[in-house]
Amino acid sequence: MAQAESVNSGHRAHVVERYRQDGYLSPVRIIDATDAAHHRRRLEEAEAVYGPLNYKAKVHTILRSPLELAIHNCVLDIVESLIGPNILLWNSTYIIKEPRTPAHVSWHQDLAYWGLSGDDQVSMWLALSPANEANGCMRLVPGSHRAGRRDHRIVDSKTNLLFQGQTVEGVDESQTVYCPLLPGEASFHHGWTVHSSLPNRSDERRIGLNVQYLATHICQTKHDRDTAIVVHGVDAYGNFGADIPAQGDLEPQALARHQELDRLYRETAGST
Ligand SMILES: O=C(O)CCC(=O)C(=O)O
Repeated sequence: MAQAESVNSGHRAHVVERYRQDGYLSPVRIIDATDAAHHRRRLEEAEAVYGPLNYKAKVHTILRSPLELAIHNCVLDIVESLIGPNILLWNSTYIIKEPRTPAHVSWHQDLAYWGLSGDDQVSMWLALSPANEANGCMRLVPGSHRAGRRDHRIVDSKTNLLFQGQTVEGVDESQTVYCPLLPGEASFHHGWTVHSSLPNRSDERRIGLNVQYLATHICQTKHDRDTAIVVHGVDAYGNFGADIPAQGDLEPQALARHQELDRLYRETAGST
């Protein structure tokens, strides 16, 4: 397994250049294993009260743990290196594959269905459990972001986690890499990087926190109701309404607002 790196100022330029070439960085150490176990426990306590949180949008508006991780200094430093200093936190989602379940993610590009006006965007996938080939860690096609948008076909599948089952066909599997992660490590990928993941064939849960960041000049082209939070720098554009960061866990007012946020995200990402 590749050694996780921490992105310090000494070799930041080198890391950024590698991201420009490959369309991803992995693995990057964000928090230690003890902190990752603590955040996993907080998620599982929330699940015990709320029910399944898998694939719920904007969980940082109802829970403190994903908010703390999404605005962690180490994360924002890396995001700043990749998309510049003025940063919006647009979405955060737990992507959880239960043991021995068929849930998978077909080959796709995130930017093909989010309706965003540009590609100054990056996603972080932070592991709260081990993520490996056996439990369906992410797979990527290095450098695929440089070719821009690929055609996607809507494929009907009950086990595909993607809302539309959108799929890039004809991916040469010999050109792909797995992104195994230990708890507390993350990968960062560009929105045009073609990626997917296979089912969890193990006896353990596979838990990731997936967070999307946008440069403030980006706007939503599908409608004018989208929302985000400025988490670094300044927003001179005001293209997004303001989400309210979670003040506590599962507070009634936050939960009431969240129903609409989750519905709107599904409408946005679930339509062409
Ligand atoms: O968590 C997974 O298995 C897939 C993740 C993914 O598609 C993404 O982070 O964009």
